[in-house]
Amino acid sequence: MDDGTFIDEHGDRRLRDTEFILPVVVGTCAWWMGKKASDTVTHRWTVYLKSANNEDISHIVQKVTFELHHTFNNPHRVVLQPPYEVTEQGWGEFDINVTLSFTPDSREKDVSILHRLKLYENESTPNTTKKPVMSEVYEELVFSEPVEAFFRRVTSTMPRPAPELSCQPYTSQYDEREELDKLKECRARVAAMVSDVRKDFEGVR
Ligand code: SLL
Repeated sequence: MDDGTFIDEHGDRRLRDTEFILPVVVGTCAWWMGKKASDTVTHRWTVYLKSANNEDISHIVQKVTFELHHTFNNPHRVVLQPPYEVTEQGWGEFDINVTLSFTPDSREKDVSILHRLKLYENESTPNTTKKPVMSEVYEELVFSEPVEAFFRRVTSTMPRPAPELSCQPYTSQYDEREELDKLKECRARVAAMVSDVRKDFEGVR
């Protein structure tokens, strides 16, 4: 009888036609030091990884590794517990490689997200010490046909709020409803574009 599962090449039982989606946000938050700024230290900044709905994801994520620019001491920073964040001081913007490793029972490979540290707003916005410069990206990590035992474990865990990030008040709240509405709007726009292109094409013929 087909119970919607299958055994993969490693002997793990997986759920057919099922996806497990982990919505996350990678961001940076940078404070300009104003009068205290020197040539080598102009900003204090934090890079972080959080669940998009601010839930504790430590039952899914085993560790988060932040790979900083080589000009920092020990650029390879491993964070085992939430909040998943690294705070540093510096003078320049650069790309940070953020790698998520999942709990071993997920059998999932590590996922890396490249995120640029942003210290400055656009040219017309002056520096201020009153609020930080934020840069956030929303990502959905998709585990397709997940391992059944892992899926059952994580979906039966009661959601708990994640420990606060140091720049929590400035991070945005990603509401799933809002994301879905945005997605719907984008799909409608693409459909309209396709239909326009088709009309143009038919006009040419
Ligand atoms: C740039 N390509 O030229 C970039 C590099 C590196 C920033 C930025 C180190 C601070 C420290 C630091 O801020 N590096 O040495 O403590 O803009």
